[in-house]
Amino acid sequence: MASIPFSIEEYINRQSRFHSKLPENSMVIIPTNSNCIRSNDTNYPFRGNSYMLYLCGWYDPDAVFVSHNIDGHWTTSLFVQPSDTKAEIWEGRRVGVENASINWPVDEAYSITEIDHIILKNLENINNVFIIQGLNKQLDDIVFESLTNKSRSRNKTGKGPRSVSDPSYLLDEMRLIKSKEEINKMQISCNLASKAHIKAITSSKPGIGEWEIQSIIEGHFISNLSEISYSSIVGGGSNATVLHYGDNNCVINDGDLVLVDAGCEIDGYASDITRTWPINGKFTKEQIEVYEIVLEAEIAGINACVVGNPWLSSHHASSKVIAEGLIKLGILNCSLEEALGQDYDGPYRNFFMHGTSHSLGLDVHDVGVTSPNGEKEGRILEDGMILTVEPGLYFADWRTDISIPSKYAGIGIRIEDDILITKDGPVILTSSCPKSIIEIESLMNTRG
Ligand SMILES: [Mn+2]
Repeated sequence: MASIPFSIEEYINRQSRFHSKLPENSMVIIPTNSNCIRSNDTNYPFRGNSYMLYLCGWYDPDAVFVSHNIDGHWTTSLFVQPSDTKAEIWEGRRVGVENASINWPVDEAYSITEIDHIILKNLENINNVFIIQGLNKQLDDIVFESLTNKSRSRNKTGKGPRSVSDPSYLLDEMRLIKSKEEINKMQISCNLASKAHIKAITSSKPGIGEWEIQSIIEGHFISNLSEISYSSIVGGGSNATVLHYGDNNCVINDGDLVLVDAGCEIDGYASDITRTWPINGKFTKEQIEVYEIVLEAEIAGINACVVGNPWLSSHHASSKVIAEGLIKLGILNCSLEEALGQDYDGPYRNFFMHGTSHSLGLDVHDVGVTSPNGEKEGRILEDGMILTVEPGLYFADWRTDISIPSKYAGIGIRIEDDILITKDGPVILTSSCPKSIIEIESLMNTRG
């Protein structure tokens, strides 16, 4: 049965900071997800909506967080699945209404079956509704219908909301900056993912299947009461040149690199690590040449993660090293300026085609607008933000639109760490996962 992952104070603090941004006489409606059918009568593993997790830590399906303000006073409630012996025999125990009201950070709890009635009643005294739409159609309909005159005459008061808005922007801004408790949680998530990668590195040997490496990593998550935060990518050889490769069904041959992009979730908080290593424990000369460029680019990107720098600083720093490297390898035959292009859109993008950083938190590609005011270089980095740095180089041997010296063809390398921005400089939350050539090779030398 679910239990609450943070202190009650942590949630109350989040709720009151959120509420302080809203006008008086408002109502907030945040539904979570319902179960999702996988096949016939079986479901996908359930995962709650991140806004619900953020505001009150409620983990189970078919619940709604509601808060409303009447003349300056906020009341919070949680609508949950009520106890139901018959359903619980099949689906598992429920927290239930009473337990929810005692142990979760809300003033009141109700059965989800009462929600229409209670919301309709309270809407009469509300001017503005803030609802996350698309999760609960019935509630969307109730709210939008309450805007119409027909509904107002039906409830005989003539009163009711004048506006319906999406509160996600306000919550996203809050979620961008992590609290102390959130940082601790994400450090645990990063430590666990680092360990899983180390386990995979030390279990590697020529002839191993991509799926076997996947199972070592995910098995480590499961054995630590965790789970994946996104589908694990395990690409041997040139499968590493497919950015979101997910088949994980090929054997990895002697002499090949393997790229593993995998992270876990702890109480909803994601880690996201990529490492690339030689399956036989020894980098070749050509692999070293490419690896050193990506590693230098990654370190340059991390060093740019400084309070006061714009969001794109890490991308620009990494891109510069990648472009220089491509010239050094003889793959690009032009000046650094030409390789980078005017808006970092030059020919280096043929080999490094994705972004360098994304925000990380309750979602692996976490919320938050990176240029809220249209800033060309993105918003300014602030203390408490957590983002990834993950440059790569991909020399796909199956592409016909580029030409690669044959000695590099089929090499794909990405290195990714999770970075906390602090006043004292970047903190690498995934620093326990080795990434230098010397560290990886000596770790692999310890294999039995
Ligand atoms: Mn990532």
